[in-house]
Amino acid sequence: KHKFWETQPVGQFKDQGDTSLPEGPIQLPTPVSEVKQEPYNLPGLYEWTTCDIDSEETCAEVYSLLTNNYVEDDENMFRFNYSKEFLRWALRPPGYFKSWHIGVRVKVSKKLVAFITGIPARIRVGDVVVMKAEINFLCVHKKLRSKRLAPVMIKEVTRRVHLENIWQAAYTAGVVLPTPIATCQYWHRSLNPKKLIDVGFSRLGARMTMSRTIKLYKLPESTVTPGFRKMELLDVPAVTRLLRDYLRQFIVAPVFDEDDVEHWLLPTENVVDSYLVESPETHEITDFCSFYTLPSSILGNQNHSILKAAYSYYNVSTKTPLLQLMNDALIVAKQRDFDVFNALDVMHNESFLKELKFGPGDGQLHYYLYNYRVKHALKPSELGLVLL
Ligand code: MYA
Ligand code: JJ1
Repeated sequence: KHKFWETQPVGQFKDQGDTSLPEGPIQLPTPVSEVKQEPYNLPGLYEWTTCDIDSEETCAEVYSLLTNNYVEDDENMFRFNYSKEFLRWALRPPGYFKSWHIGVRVKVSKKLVAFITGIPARIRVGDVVVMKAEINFLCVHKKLRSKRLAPVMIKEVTRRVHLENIWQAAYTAGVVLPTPIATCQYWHRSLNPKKLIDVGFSRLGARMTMSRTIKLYKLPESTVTPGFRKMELLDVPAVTRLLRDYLRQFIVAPVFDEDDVEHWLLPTENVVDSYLVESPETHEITDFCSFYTLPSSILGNQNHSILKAAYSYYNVSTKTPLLQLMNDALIVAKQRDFDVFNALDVMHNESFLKELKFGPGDGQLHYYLYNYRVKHALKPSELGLVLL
């Protein structure tokens, strides 16, 4: 059934429920000197390329490959449209390896036709912290699908990760593969219901009119929490402490240091937004919320071509109720003209989704670990990790 995945060190469907298998690495590391030194073979018409995402030209090629060929919803109405600034941010975190930004070109024309990336990350699973790779942006041009290119790309990124003496990875996908560590649900909060309905992202509810729907999703003009403001560079140490303490409670979570927080959470225009609550009395940083910008192309609509979506990222509440904090996040997202605010049911998100009028989407997101077995699948609320 899964000719490729059956050969890989991942939890296999047949082993589900076998509690005699130990939690932890499936294959032991080998000396880096024993890792295959040459790239895997591609079909003859194609060649490997390392994509220099700093180069405007290469970044534009990657952007256009993904814009035209990356992830769509199940009815092919929307396609993720990651911006170039976003791709640069996502692919150049502290300690990143250029060699993990892998492309495939047609030998003759040099056209970029496939892509896969890794970035390094410290991730804790239970009590064990390991350096892992996070794998993302696997994409094969629509015209080259089902030719078994993806397994070669996955093997090649694995080889290049091994060359850095890293032996585990985390990734997410909308499809079921052997074997998810957790399956999460997407939820959506309409900010611009008229447009969402016009483009087929959502539907008018039963016994609802457009004007009642607009009223239902109306939000205050400005945020309500005293001391709610944008995060700044000076806040990095306080936000790092807040986030590290908070993420300890989840079974799977990243381990962030100040450099990671500066990279992943300091606001970057049109990429990531972060807000915090500074106590007006003590000037303590007590709460934090963030979201990233990921528009989707609207396929085949006369009136609209882009859906502006915000995705919930890391949120921490110690004093302001999470419900109120996230309501303020919705208010700023609306001020910034987002059409929809999306969230997964990870961390404590369940506690605000229904009350803040999020509705379940038709998409799921499965989380995976490579070369690391977990005994039982996790509940979404046990996950403290958000991949882009
Ligand atoms: S998830 C986003 C994936 N991208 C898209 O969905 C974009 C649109 N689709 C495409 O571009 C293609 O359909 C892709 C497959 C490229 C997805 N993850 O070449 P094929 C298996 C893993 O003939 P194509 C993301 O980026 C499939 O089960 N495997 O198929 C995270 C089959 O294997 P098997 C997948 O459709 C990626 C084989 O590929 C996925 O032309 C994490 C068929 O290959 C998928 N999303 O191309 C990658 N989809 O026969 C794993 C299909 O066994 C990283 N397949 O069922 C693993 C860790 C590596 C590092 C380890 C370090 C230690
Ligand atoms: O966005 C998604 N679904 C939308 C659009 C559905 C269009 C028809 N298929 C959706 N809309 C309903 C919203 C409604 C608003 C009012 C309240 C009730 C709900 O459900 C889905 C997620 O739900 N997105 C996708 O399917 C995109 C792919 C998801 C997998 C991503 C894998 C990425 C891996 C990268 O590492």
